Amino acid sequence: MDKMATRRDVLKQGLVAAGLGIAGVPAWVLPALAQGEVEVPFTDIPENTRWDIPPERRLLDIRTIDGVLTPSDKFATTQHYNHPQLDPAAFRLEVTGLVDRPQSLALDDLKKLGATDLVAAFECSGNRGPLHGLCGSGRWTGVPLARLLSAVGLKTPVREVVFYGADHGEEEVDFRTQKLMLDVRFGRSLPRDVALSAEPLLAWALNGDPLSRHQGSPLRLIVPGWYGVANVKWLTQIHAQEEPFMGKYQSRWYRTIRQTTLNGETTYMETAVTRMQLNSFVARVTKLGNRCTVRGVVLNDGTPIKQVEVRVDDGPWGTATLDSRTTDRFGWKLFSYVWNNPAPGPHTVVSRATDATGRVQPTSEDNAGKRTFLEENSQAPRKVVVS
Ligand SMILES: Nc1nc2c(c(=O)[nH]1)N[C@H]1C(S)=C(S)[C@@H](COP(=O)(O)O)O[C@H]1N2
Ligand SMILES: [Mo]
Repeated sequence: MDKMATRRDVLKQGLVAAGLGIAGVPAWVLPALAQGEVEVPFTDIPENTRWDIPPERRLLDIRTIDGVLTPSDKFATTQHYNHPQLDPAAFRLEVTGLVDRPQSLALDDLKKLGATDLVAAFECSGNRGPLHGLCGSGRWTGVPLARLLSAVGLKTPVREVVFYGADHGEEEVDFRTQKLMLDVRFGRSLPRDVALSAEPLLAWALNGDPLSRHQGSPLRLIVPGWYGVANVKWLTQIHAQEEPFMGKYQSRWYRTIRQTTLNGETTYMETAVTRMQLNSFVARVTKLGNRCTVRGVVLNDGTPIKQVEVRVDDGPWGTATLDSRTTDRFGWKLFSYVWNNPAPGPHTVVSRATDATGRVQPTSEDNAGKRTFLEENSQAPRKVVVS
């Protein structure tokens, strides 16, 4: 058992949770409390958490989540290389490879193809508890990728469409006994059918504002329902090809190794990180009188959610209510659960989501065969202290 936090710690964390601007904590305003309502502090979020590590990284404080859209300046951000600063006026998107009409497009050329709005949430495949901060949900504006691809004409043999960012870095690339030092770009591919499906968007705006430099200005790919890595930022080239794309961030860094048994033998399955696994987590707990409200988030691949349940300590699972404001297929879903008569002291609160196909969010025991840390969607017990 974890040592119970001291009363003073708890009090301090309560203040932190209330956004009262203790050093090291961003003065992000938490959603308003009803009169007499108080934060129930999380004791598993360290007080010295660095939410903002400029310029590379920003985590979302999940306790601030209260709607469909994450404000653009709170949206989590991360990437592997530098942050190119591209001049939108000089920007070009090159469309190359096995296409009937190769193109070099200015941003305005893309905008002339028409603009669509789409709400999509994503998490980085490395997102994990207890912070769960590498995620966000936004309204993206852009042109459907399928519209551009039909305008350029994918040739029949094309099986993959590769997306390259302008960011790059020196990499040691292994080939058998050779080690090559190469300056390579960030690249990811989609299978032909996914690239031609209705949802992927070439986006230039988030929540109505042009993308910020960190968000991939001026243009990024958004693949609704996929983990964050698919959403190539600073997109400058789209290349259609027959061969599988083998870049580092496709075939080496973004994969999951699961241990299984086949005819009594231990064996491993190695798969690429693609669509988001069914995930949910508790994001905030408040108390009013003798009842607590547990709120949280569901992220998945866009399959309808059948139910979310919440459990306190070793009690029974109870059904949570899905927020009627968060119904966009690819946006995150928020839920709430009323926990009556909480006893003062430490508790754990956990959620589990079930989708319409009957998939249930796994426990960490169910996920024990997963030998690598990406795609961590295990039910995540949250530690709280009720005062
Ligand atoms: N060009 C480029 N695009 C990228 C990356 C990158 O390193 N370079 N990182 C990916 C990863 S791993 C994630 S989780 C998301 C993060 O997007 P965000 O910064 O808007 O949250 O961008 C993706 N797109
Ligand atoms: Mo990521």
